[in-house]
Amino acid sequence: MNKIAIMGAMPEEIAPILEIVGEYKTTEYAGNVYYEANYKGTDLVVAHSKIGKVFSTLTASSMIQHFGCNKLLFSGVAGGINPSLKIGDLIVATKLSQHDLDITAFGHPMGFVPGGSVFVEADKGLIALSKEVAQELGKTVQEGIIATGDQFVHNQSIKDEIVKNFNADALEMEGGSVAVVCDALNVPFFILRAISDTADTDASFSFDEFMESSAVISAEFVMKMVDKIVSPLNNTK
Ligand code: 4EZ
Repeated sequence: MNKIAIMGAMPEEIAPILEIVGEYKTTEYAGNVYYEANYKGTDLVVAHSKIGKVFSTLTASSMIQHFGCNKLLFSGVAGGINPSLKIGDLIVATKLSQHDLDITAFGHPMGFVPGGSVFVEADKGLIALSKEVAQELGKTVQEGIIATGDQFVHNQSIKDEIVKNFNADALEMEGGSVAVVCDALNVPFFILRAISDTADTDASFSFDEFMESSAVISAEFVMKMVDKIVSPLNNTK
């Protein structure tokens, strides 16, 4: 039986999801609010973690280990790096890295620590499902690499560095840490982001203008995926 975690980082990233879900029970746990619902016969747990790798790690772990979720979908916004990604465009992470994890002083590549790996791959089944959904909606979703770090990037030289190290297409502040948690706990995960800015000098202005509309684009798409997962016709349970 599925129990699906749907998370975002900011309240704006999950508000459209809660609106679609409609009725839910609210539980406080470990400094966050968790919204539990039965949606079309399947249990969901929805939460926003707060921004950054540490808070998102706590929330992903809680959703899996405390609430018992066995699939995790992340919805939110990101800064675009690949010039083909425009404001409002959707990117599905194929793999994610932590762009600020740095023990290069010891000869290790950026994003690597012993026992870990530079990249963590997202679930191929959920990526395939997103392609089906995109096709049915007549929408385009681009697959790509997402780099995660504890900073809001608004600087071309940092972007260049992240491209050089990870060949990333977009960047944000939670996906890479959620990926590590899900991978370690063997929970299939999916990270979707809609572009809110292009992580350069005017990023904060662009973010303020577009984060809400882009968050809605991402959230509505994720809920279409949830519709497929909970559908009695779906056999990938
Ligand atoms: C983090 N999220 C931004 C949170 C910003 C301001 C109050 C996504 C994101 C992002 N992260 C959108 N654009 C970004 C950028 N340029 N750098 C990092 O996940 C909170």
